[in-house]
Amino acid sequence: MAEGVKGEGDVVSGGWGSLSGMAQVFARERPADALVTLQRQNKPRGYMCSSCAWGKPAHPHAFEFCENGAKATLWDLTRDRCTPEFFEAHTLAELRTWQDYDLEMVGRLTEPMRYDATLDTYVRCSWDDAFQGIAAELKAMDPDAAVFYASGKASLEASYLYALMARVYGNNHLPDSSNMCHETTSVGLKKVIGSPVGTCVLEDFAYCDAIFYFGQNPGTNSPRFLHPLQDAVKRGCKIITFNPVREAGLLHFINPQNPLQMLTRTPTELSHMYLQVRPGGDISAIMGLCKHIFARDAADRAQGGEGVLDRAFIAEHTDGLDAFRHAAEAASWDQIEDHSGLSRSDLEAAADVYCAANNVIGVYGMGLTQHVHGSQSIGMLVNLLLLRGNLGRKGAGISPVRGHSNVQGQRTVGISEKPELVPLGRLAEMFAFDPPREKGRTTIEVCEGVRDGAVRAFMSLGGNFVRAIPEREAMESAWRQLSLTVYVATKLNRSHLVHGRVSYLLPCLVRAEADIQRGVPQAVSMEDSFSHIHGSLGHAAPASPHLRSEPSIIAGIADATLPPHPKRPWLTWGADYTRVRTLIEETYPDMFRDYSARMFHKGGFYRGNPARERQWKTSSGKAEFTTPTVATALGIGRAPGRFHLITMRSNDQFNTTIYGFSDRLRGLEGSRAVLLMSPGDIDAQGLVAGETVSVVSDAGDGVAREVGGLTLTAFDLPQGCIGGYYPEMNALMPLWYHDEASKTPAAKGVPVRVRRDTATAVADLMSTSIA
Ligand SMILES: Nc1nc2c(c(=O)[nH]1)N[C@H]1C(S)=C(S)[C@@H](COP(=O)(O)OP(=O)(O)OC[C@H]3O[C@@H](n4cnc5c(=O)[nH]c(N)nc54)[C@H](O)[C@@H]3O)O[C@H]1N2
Ligand SMILES: Nc1nc2c(c(=O)[nH]1)N[C@H]1C(S)=C(S)[C@@H](COP(=O)(O)OP(=O)(O)OC[C@H]3O[C@@H](n4cnc5c(=O)[nH]c(N)nc54)[C@H](O)[C@@H]3O)O[C@H]1N2
Ligand SMILES: [Mo]
Repeated sequence: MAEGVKGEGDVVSGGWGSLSGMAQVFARERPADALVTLQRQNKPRGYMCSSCAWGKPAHPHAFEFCENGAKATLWDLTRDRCTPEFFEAHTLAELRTWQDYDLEMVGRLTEPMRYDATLDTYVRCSWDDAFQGIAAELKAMDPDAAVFYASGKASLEASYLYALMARVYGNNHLPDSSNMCHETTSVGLKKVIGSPVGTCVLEDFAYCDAIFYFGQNPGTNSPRFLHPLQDAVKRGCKIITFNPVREAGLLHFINPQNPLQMLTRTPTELSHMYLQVRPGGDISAIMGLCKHIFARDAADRAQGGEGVLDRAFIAEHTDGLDAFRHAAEAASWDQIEDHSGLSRSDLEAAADVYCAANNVIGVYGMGLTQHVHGSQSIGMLVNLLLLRGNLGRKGAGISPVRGHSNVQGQRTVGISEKPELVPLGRLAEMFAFDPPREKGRTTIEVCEGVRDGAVRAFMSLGGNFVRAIPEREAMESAWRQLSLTVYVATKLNRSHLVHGRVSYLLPCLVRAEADIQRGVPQAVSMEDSFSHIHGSLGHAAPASPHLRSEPSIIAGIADATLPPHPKRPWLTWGADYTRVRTLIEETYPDMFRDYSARMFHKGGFYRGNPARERQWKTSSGKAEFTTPTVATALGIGRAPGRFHLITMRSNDQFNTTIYGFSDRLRGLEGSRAVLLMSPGDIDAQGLVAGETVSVVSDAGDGVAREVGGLTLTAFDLPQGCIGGYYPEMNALMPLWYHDEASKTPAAKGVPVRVRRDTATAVADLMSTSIA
């Protein structure tokens, strides 16, 4: 690779760099008692990290947290405060010109606030005024016009109450961040194996012989995963990675908990093969793997062998093999190589590793889910695993790596726009009401509803919705037409400034803070990526005496809004979470048996998964081979001059929260206003690395979308693929460009063109034109 080209994967994940990343946030936030707090992170009777959803082991390390988990905690526990006096000094029109980074840097929100139109800012109000004000608007509204979004962090207890509140109010409009994330999994995986979540548990990584690893970046997004990956490699397990970007976290790792490795600076090499697949090329790449496996099987049988497929498993447990085999045999290697960008010989070598392994795990993240045909990519990965019975046994299975720390759990306890996934009959009995049966709105449908005027009220339990969704410019203007916006939040963000006519900003406790209700400390719980439920107990002093917990805020709103009923004592629930857990257990008795007693068990308790037991809750009652209808997951294919943009997370952000401007693991420092392109493409476009470029939409719908002021940076990427940061690039994503089955926005294959920036001023990426 030529000199000056970034992304060649020469940076090491973990190691001293990760400690210095933590130290920088520590020095800036100066949190009190941070070390005492961090020692309790992810430990039994401590609090569960609020960053990612990676599993929590039964036998934790002395420090069971990673660089980014520590950053998340330090960010929460900052000494800086966003007070009513701050808002007195700034109108929202002014704050809308600030960068997102600067908004969150103001610090923790301290008091409940109400929007005042005459002053154009938030002003202090009492909790009771807030609850009554929200109730007045909601009661005056058609219940179908209100939406209840959740961002994936709130506990199981808060989430259960939130979903119940929406349903008693009268709708199933309960989208959550999962709709932009792993909804492709919830829909795609459910269809083929009958389970909407992964089948693996953490221990499986101690027994697998190969990991086929697609589109997930553990170095940044789930760093504690690097430990089991390192252990696996040391045992001889082979990791085969498919990713357009050579992510340092999948290449070399120095374990910060291993003094010898730290001192000698000798990394473990993680990936056995690193295949830089084109964006959306996974369908063809896996087709190539399967084609070779079928060919090997046929050759072996022709010579009197048993073949390489697990025939007994296929006969007993699956449906649809023949159609899929015909498709694989018919697929041409030329086409496979063209769509995947990978060579036949590499794919055959990878398939040989698959065949040699007794136990294989398929891991994936946003690189598969955020595509127009993302659900078909997931179907292909399942096909690969089914060929050799790699589902529903120890050391094997499918492992989607979930995002927010309780995003999977929120779905488990009823935050879902899909009423068929919720035991409505039981809720009706338990709470004496008639639950709404109509389908609720997904994230995309919420955006359409706000745009078209059907949605009038938007409530948000955490998150930064307008920054996370596609089509930013149009959406922000539409949001300003709403009657009511309610934001339950910890820190100020862009969404709070894009408010409705009536708006409330309600500050809540973070997970590491002590939650005391009527004198009694309260624990909460969450579900990790492996369907294990963990209790969490905060100890740190709250950022302000006026903060309330999420369950008590929800209870306050519900109590003020909904007709009183003896079976729905909201305020009692909001003050005693054990009672809420009893309700959850009653609603889901199979999964939550002895809930309160078991939630502090080491390693959490497993709520079970039929697919892990080889019970397939699909329409055929079997695990299903699916034949893809397309050769690439891209919704709009390649064409001369067109690039496919992958929107990326830096190592210094948590979603829309930007901790800083260092993407250490990719060797990119100091700015997020960059556009990454391969040296060959830079030449072919007649551009020069270092110059300023604009990216414009090439979605063919006539809508002008543009992000400018980007420094063109040479980066090791496949031809035709460019990279830019989420959320800065979201203005380029059409609302209609989403996974066909689940409506997850296709943030990893956005069709665009690149041109030299003619404007002399560098565009301010993070503020928009609306005033
Ligand atoms: N520190 C930190 N931790 C986080 C988050 C964070 O922002 N910061 N976010 C949390 C959330 S909500 C989520 S959902 C997860 C997200 O975690 P990930 O699933 O890792 O998501 P991304 O970083 O968006 O992208 C994943 C990878 O997909 C690759 N990729 C892009 N397109 C393709 C493709 O077509 N095929 C293949 N095979 N690969 C592709 C990218 O290069 C990237 O390495 O992390 C969670 N954890
Ligand atoms: N282009 C592009 N767009 C994407 C993605 C992508 O990869 N590319 N990824 C998508 C994905 S995977 C996701 S999950 C979404 C994320 O979308 P969201 O979940 O909506 O966004 P976050 O940035 O995680 O929300 C951050 C805000 O949450 C609030 N917050 C933090 N902690 C708490 C808490 O404990 N309680 C409460 N009430 N509030 C809290 C703070 O005010 C903070 O500003 O974005 C999606 N958008
Ligand atoms: Mo996510």
